[in-house]
Formats: sequence, structure tokens, C-alpha cells
Amino acid sequence: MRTLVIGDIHSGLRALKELLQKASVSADDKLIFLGDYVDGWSEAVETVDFLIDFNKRYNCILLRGNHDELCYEWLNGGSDNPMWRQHGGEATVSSYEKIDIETKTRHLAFYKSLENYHIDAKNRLFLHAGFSNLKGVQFEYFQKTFYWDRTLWELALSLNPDLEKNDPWYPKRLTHYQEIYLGHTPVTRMGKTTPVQAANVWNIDTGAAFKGPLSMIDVDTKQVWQSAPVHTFYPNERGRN
Ligand SMILES: [Mn+2]
Repeated sequence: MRTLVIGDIHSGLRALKELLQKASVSADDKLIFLGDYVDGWSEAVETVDFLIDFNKRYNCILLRGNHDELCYEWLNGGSDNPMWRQHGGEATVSSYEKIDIETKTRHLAFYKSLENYHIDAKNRLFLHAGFSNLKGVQFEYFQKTFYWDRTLWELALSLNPDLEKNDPWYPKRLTHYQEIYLGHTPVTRMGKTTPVQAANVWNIDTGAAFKGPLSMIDVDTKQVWQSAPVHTFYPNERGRN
């Protein structure tokens, strides 16, 4: 059984379909989606419908991204959020314009069912963004940290490579899990278009909402699959650029 991790999709359903095909995904695989399913390209509703159906037929873990919660709050009748609309929410609002009440109910249940983190049998941690408690995820006080944090990734990037794991200066947060897989901060900001490893942290967000592709990694072999740059599937759209 392969364990495959998929980065931030941001409504790029066409890229997701290409990616699943490229990796010949089957019912024997375990698929872990890192969240941020919506906000970016025009297919928010279609992407969520696809994931709801896909989850019935495949072995999936669906994690919560900050954009998924923002969309949930809006869909659930929350007050208007101009900041969210600017950061991809506008495309999601347009996508949801034509839905019926049954779709709305189904989608609200989907967003609500998302998990904040997942730890597998090999003590590998999967989550959208990060955590801040030095003792690990089960001690986290502010749940939003799981899908908003950027400090864990920055910590991994800035780690002194000469530091030993048993050194008192070594960051505690990096010692609890074999590996940590996250998204949230596109590696395209660092000029990269493939998943980036720093210490034992792997960032799989390759900027699908911007000019990058959608990526998937096999956590055991580190084999990577990628779609074409997601914007090429939506040539008349601006995405989050
Ligand atoms: Mn995010």
C-alpha cells in the first residue's frame, strides 16, 4: 500500500484529475490531502463534489486548510470577509452562485468533517500548516494553528544543519515525529516548483493557486508526481495572481 500526499488544490480540479491519473492511483493506496481545496480557480464546487465522491471509493484522509474554514464560515452564513474574497474567495463565491440547498448541506458537512491533523503508524505527521506547542500536536491550545501557522516551516528552513538532535538548542517541535508533511506556504515563493524538504519537514504546496503545478509525493519512496502548471488548465482565469 502506497501512502500518497497531495498538496494544496485551490479549486484546480482538472490538475487533480491529471495527477491521480499520472500516479495510477488505485483503491490500494492511502491518499492524504493536505487541505485548501478551494479559493483560487473557478471549480470550487466541482472540486469539493469530486472529493466527496472520491472519498467514498478510495482510502482518504482529508485535512483542513485555512481556506476551507474560511469558505465554511461564509457558506454557513458568516459575515462578509473582504480579506478572504481578495485571497481567492471571490472565485469560490462565484462557483457557489448556482448551487441548490442540497449541495450546500452536503458541502457544509464536508468542510465540518475535515481533520486538523493525521499521524500514521510510522509516526509521520500530516497537517495543513503547522503547530506551536513544543510537546506536540495533542497539546496544541489554539486549533487554528494547525491550518494557519507558518513558523514550523520557517523553523525547519532556518535550522542550523550542524545541530545534533540531542543538543539542548535543537527545536523540540522537530523531535516528536519521524517526518512532517505540510502545505500552506507555496515553495514557489522560494523559486521552487517541486516539494521541498527542510530537516524532517516536507512542504508539498507547489503553488497550484499561482503559477505552479499540483504535486503528490509517495512518503516511503519520495517519488513525486506533478500536474502541468495549474493555470494552463484555466487559461482565461487569473487565479490568485
Ligand atoms: Mn493555506
